[in-house]
Amino acid sequence: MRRTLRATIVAVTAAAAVTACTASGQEQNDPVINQQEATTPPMGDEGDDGTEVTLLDADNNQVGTVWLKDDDGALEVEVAAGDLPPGFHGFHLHAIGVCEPDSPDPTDPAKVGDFLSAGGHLGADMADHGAHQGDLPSLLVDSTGSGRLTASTDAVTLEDLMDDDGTAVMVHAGPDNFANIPERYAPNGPDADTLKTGDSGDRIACGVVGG
Ligand SMILES: [Cu+2]
Repeated sequence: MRRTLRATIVAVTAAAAVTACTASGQEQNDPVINQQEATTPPMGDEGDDGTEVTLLDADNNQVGTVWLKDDDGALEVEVAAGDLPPGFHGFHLHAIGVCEPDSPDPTDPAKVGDFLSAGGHLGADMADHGAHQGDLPSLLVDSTGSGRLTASTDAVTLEDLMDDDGTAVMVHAGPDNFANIPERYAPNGPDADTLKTGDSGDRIACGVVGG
C-alpha cells in the first residue's frame, strides 16, 4: 500500500512539475520508507539463483537484506539497508556463520561484544586487511538511514561461504580504512589491529550465510 502511495505522490509531483516546469529535486523530497528500503534489491533481481541474507541489529530488528549469488566464478553482492546511522560503514564477510549479540571473540573469549563470535574477516590468516577474502566495499548510508551497495569479488565464491561453519555478513559502526595508513602517520606501518580489522569498530548488524 505504501508503494502505491509513493507512486501516487510521484505521479502527482510529476503532473505538478509539468505545470510548474520545475521537475528537478522533487524525488529527494519523497518520504523514505526504511523497511521497504531494507528489503528491496538494488538491481531488482530478487528471486534469481543465490541466497538471501537478513541483516539484523543486536536487538534482532531487520535493518537490511543482502543477496549473494555466483556470477561466472565471482560472487555478486547486493545490499539494501535501512535504519542505520548515516555515513560509511565497514562491510565484510566474517569467518563464522553466527550472529549473536553479546558474544565472545573466539580468539580472545574474555572479549565480549555484539556479534564477536562470528570471528575475524574471512581469510584474515592469509593476508592483511584490504586483501582479505572477506573484504568488501564499504556501505554508505545516507541521511535518511538507507544504504545500497552492489559489488563483485572473485576472492570468494558462494560455495566458500556455505562451508561447514558458514559465514557472516557484517556491518560495522564506523568507516573502514582498509589498513591504508600513510607513512607520515605510521613510519613503521599500521599496527596489528589495523592490519587485521581496518578499524571500523563495533559490529552493528549481522547476517548468517549457510552454516
Ligand atoms: Cu568486519
